Amino acid sequence: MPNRTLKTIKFRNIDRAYQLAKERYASLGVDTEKALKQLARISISIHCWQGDDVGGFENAGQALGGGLAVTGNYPGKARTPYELRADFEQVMSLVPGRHRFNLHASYAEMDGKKVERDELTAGQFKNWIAWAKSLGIGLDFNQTYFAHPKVVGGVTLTSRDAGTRQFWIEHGIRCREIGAAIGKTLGKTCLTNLWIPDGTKDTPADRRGPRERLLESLDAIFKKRIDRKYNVDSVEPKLFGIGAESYTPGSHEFYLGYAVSRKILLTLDAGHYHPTEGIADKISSVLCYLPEMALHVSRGVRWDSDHVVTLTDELQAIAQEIVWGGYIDRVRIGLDYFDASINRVAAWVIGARNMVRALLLALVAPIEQLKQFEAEGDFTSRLALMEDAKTLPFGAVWDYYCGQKGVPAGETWLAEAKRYEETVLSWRV
Ligand code: RNT
Ligand code: ZN
Repeated sequence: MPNRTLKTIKFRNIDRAYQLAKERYASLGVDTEKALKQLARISISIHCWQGDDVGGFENAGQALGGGLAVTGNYPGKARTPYELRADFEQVMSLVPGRHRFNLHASYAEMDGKKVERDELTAGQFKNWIAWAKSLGIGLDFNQTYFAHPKVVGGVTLTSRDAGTRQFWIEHGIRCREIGAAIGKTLGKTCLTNLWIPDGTKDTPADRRGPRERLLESLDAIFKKRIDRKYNVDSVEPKLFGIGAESYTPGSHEFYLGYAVSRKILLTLDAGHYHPTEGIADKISSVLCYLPEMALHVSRGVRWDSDHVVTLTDELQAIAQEIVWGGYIDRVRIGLDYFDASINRVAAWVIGARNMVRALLLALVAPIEQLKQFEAEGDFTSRLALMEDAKTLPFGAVWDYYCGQKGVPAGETWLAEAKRYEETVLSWRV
């Protein structure tokens, strides 16, 4: 059968399955058309660093450090900004919706010159900005406090050495300015997210000193007023990392207090808490005090905080909190994972499609009905419907959405990713 006929049959089947699913959902008071429209408006910030193992382009040869570890050596990693951009364009063609791209300062393009991290300007990101503009997508940004010789003894903004602190403070300021330039040029507010690796392997004698130095350093970074139309700032807590198992100055309590008192955003990373502690339940608490927050959606597995995002209960709980809590416009959803043991483009796509899928699942849940049962004190019906909702014909709605957005439905995206691997990635040696 010619390929085109096969495709038409597939589309017809997707459409038929969707019409039946739509009726089934409608019987529970769910308007799938409305859900699809809401979903199309949600833009996820997809991280640049899945494409090249958090390598960046500014400092070839410098070990990653900072407690970050990328395992695997699957061939085809992006070696240049051009390759990374091409790879991401491939990702975009396989993920439904219009999304953002999240850059790290270490992805600066130096044009043959050496520009230190405390000297960076938007000039080193002009190709990224022009590229994003040409695609009509937004950019987000991150200070890079790792993979650098000035991360001495695993510390940056908490260093005892005033010169080291000053270097990293200046980096922090520069990045906020770059964020503002990005936001201004693209006409879409940039989120600049700050995470530092600082911490100690073993029990410290002084927990107070590093925290007070961090507070001072942060105040110096955020002192300069930047128009929130162009750039908003966020800070990202962490419980522990490799080599920083016993103490992390930038803990959850530290940054929650900081974000609330300084009126900036807080980034919750799903892999930054105790292994059994989720971030979903934290969202409605944080948003009692902050107008807006950010997420690094990730998947923790034992010691690692950055496995490819899969459709876990935790991911669904996060999406439910955002959607059911009415927080779609107050949560900046970002992704944060890196896997070098499988096709990197496919890894990118799997995680991103799962994020979108989880949001759609939450959007088509019979939440009004569930809330009504709860209000009436009928917890039996609430639990029963929550469980039955899990096997509603969701796949048909998802496939239809993919079709609507012109990306492959179901599992068919993988053939495209494989074709890209064969024609592009496998030639990189
Ligand atoms: C590290 C943090 C941080 C990084 C990226 C590369 O534990 O999650 O967000 O993963 O900045
Ligand atoms: Zn993170």
